[in-house]
Amino acid sequence: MFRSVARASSVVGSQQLLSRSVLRRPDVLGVIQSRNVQEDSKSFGLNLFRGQNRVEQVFPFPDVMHADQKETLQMFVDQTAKFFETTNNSDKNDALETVEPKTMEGLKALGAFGLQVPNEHHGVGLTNTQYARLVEIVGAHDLGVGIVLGAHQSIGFKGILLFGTDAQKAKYLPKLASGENMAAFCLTEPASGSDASSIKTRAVLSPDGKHYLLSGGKIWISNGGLAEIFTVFAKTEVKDEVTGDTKDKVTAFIVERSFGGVTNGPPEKKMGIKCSNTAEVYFDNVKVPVENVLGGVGGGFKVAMNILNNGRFGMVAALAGTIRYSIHKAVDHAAQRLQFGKKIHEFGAMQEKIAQMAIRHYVTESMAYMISGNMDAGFKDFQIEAAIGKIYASESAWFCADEAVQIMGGMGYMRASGIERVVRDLRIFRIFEGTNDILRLFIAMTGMQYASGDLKEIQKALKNPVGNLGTVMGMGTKMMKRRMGLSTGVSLQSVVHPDLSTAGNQTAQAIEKFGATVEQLLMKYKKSIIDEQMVLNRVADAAIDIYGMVSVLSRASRSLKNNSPSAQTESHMCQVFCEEASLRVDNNLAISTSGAAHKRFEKMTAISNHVVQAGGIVQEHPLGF
Ligand code: MYA
Repeated sequence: MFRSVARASSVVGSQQLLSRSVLRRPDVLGVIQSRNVQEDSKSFGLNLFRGQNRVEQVFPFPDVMHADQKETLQMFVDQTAKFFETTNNSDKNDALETVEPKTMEGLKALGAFGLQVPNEHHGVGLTNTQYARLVEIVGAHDLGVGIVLGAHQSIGFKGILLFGTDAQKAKYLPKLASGENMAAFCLTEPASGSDASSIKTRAVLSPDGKHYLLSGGKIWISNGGLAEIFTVFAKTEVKDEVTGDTKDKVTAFIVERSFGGVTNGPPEKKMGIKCSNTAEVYFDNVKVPVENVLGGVGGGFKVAMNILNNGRFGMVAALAGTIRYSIHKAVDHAAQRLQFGKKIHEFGAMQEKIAQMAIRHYVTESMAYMISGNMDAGFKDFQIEAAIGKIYASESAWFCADEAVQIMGGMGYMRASGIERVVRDLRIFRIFEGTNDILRLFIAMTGMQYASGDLKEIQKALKNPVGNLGTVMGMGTKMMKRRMGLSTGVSLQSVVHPDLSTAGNQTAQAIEKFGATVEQLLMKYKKSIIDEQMVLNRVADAAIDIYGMVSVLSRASRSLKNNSPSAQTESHMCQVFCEEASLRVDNNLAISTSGAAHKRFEKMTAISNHVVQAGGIVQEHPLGF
């Protein structure tokens, strides 16, 4: 249905392959190796690590849709909401542990399996922003159905959209868009979870060079038992053209179940998102034609990373929808429930909870549309922002659903409350599509590597200070100022609404302090920063807060400027968030450089080692037995 009326052109931008080393490869030059990192990225997140407020991605708040695209989207929004309210039954899907056939058929008729597939390949051709808006509705109603749809198009066949040849697109996209064929993304293996490049699945080129024989086993594959088309990552032998040496590298393949040799295990029994199918998938000498290599032989790791980078905004949007639902449930209860002679929302303890939930939602929603808007505007570097969004959204959705249960009390714990399933469904979102733990390290290390480019430039310039006087003076002065705790001139006053000038100043100060701290850490630890994960976590948390601050400052400024009916509430939410976030940023940055904190970290390492050695608790029971 969507397909027939879609007018918008598909804007799944081709992704720049940002090259950096996250967890393994420190540089011997003294800072961190910077291979292929765009030296002058427009990403706010990356430039934050240099203490710079590069604002073109974040101010003004993205407005990337034409009037006709908005009109089309409004229609899709109404249809999707109506479908989920009238046809889909989330409790029944949960109880049956499968999506009801009438829902699957209805979704196919809506075009929901090919939302971002270009019209020429029979998809709806939505932009990222339009997709985000629809996914938000799915997230508000049924996260399990969201995963069936998301595992199919956010990651399952996203590789074909991003890296596919014309022939691959023409062959596979139409049936994927219609839902006739389901897709799955096959990366994870029993011994390869977060360490994605350690996969063992192997593909060997046939002597005539016409096909690969692919063998291996993948686990926890969403849609694994339903899919006909798989994006599979396997190790292949690749010859180095320069040295002639051969090396194992990851290659991505499009694999059809019909090739033969593809089987799957039974559906996994899970805590939540039960209606989505999760299964092991086995490949036994599957004959894959060479034409089905995706993104070049040996280029598979980057294909995988870019699919994941590109899909994460969908999760942020879906979870904005889930938070909206949780708040609705909580508020509905708080506005009715009488205790101690008052409606419970009249008590300060409840008001604080509701306000914090609303703020979390405001930040999550702002991040979702900031990222999708940047992607639609053609910005190529958004991987830090997408990782930040995924972490913030999944932790906020967990917080808000949990607080909704708390506000609803005993009622919230009951299945009939409609929130119990949401809590179960939500738990996985902090784990899959990159655990929040690994993504925190990814954010910190990617940013540090970018910042180290600045330091290298000054190191280089210092070798010929006379010839590079301008660079040395400019950068040297900045560094000196930062060290002395003086401003380097970062300001947001020209872009934020005057009502938000205090919040703007707090954010500008946070950006400067962040840059100074990163510089200090790089100087202190050099390549060994890679081993300081407790420090890196604090840096990532500060980056997440600062990105949240600019996202809401930008959005609330727009609302104030436009005199939007909700401008005052938005302004309040922005101010509260920025004030609290700036305190957290100060704290996290102070901890990351503090000697006392470092000693604490060492003690934590010792505690953990002892607990692990003991196989659990170390100390004697207080009763002595
Ligand atoms: S799917 C499984 C998810 N799995 C993961 O996310 C794996 C997590 N691991 C990693 O991301 C990587 O292994 C890490 C890299 C980050 C740890 N962008 O030496 P390296 C390049 C671009 O640093 P490692 C699931 O959960 C890098 O530049 N490039 O790598 C289903 C370098 O290139 P070069 C990147 O130390 C969920 C090379 O790679 C990136 O091994 C279902 C090697 O780098 C990057 N990010 O660690 C969800 N990273 O050599 C359904 C690395 O040239 C969707 N590189 O310098 C639901 C949607 C919502 C609902 C929708 C409803 C419709």
